[in-house]
Amino acid sequence: QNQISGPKIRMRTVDLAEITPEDRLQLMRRPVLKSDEMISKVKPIVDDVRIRGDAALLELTAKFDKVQLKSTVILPPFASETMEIGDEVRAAIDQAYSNIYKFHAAQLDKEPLVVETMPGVVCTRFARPIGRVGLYVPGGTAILPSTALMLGIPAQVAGCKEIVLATPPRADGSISPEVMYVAHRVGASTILKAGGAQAVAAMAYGTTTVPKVDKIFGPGNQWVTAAKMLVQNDTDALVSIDMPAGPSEVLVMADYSANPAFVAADLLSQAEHGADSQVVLVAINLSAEKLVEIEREVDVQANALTRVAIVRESIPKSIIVKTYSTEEAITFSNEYAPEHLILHLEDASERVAEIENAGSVFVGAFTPESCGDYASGTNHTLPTNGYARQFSGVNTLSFQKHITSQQISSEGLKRLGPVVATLADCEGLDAHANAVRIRLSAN
Ligand code: HSO
Ligand code: ZN
Repeated sequence: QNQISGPKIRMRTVDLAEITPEDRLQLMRRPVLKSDEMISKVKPIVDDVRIRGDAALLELTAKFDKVQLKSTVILPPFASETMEIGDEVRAAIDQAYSNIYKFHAAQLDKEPLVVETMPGVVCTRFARPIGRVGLYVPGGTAILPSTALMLGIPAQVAGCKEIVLATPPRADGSISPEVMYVAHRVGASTILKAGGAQAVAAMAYGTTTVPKVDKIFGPGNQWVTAAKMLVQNDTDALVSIDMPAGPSEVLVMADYSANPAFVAADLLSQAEHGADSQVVLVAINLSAEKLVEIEREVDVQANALTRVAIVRESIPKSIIVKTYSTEEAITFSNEYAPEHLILHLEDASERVAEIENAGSVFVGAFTPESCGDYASGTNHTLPTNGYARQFSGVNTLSFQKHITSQQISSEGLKRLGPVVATLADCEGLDAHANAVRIRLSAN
């Protein structure tokens, strides 16, 4: 035991070759989000805001955020003194904005898809922005202008008309100038000074001052997530959500070529997010010395962090999974479906082809997750909890929806009509068949 740095901050180790299939399944599990229980807890809050609107919102903000506001919203143009930030931070936000904008603008679905399925039968698909979107930017233990960028930029690129950015107010009732500046840059049309389930409810139903939105995006604690799930299921709210969110995760894969200090730094960058952060190191045939070195680096680097208290909780819950080949490691990772996957592999770029399930992949020794979290251009709102099996991370298309159309000429209907009439007859739907035959007999 090291007397100076306190108790050793260390991960748990399991050997994939030595565990039972049940244990392996257990490794895949994230701490369960008791969604039913949480939903019943947030329901009274959501109902209160739905019924009493702004009055409830102000009371709940006084109760949970300990601040008595006069108004729940800030409308543009935002006063410049509310966006005052240092030159260095502004330049960093501007560079991040530019990279994220470039990558998300390239994703925009601009051109209609046109297919003539039969001569005279033309089918089209085109995209339109979702009109009104709500972006939830968490408060809590860290201010997150980066999340405002990640949600605001694709909304702006897609051309959403109404962009409501919700974030909990600080003790003095204000919003951090960094978040204000990002809200300004992404063209937010309303800032909602509220957090938690009450913010989600206000955006889902609208209040006198808060516009109702069509889709709600963004990470949040279990209250926010439960509220999003609740309003999504309320047909009166008529609102959708980006994805179910859970605690943030990283799976780091390391082979003999990995730099132990880099690996440890990557594990810790996830571990500092929260006590419930999910951190997995998949070690591929690493020598005992190399493993010890990684563990030592984790301990030493952790003790130098401002958020060491959080890391002390998350790292002991984290695991090192010993595997004996890259194939085996990738199979495990695909099964785990991590939110972030970092490849410290000699042949990292070639291995990307084998990745089936992951939110975002960080390829090679010089690609820390931090770069994707802030500024490389990719989005950091990603599927957690194994949802990378079926969900994509937030992207420009998340802010668009597709409309299809078809146009049929009279020649086209001569070819297609009999097919449709036959199928309508088969289903016993005479009016459907008539809608075709009436036209066929008219020309
Ligand atoms: N890693 C977080 C995003 C984030 N990191 C924000 C720093 N700030 C979830 O993907
Ligand atoms: Zn992060």
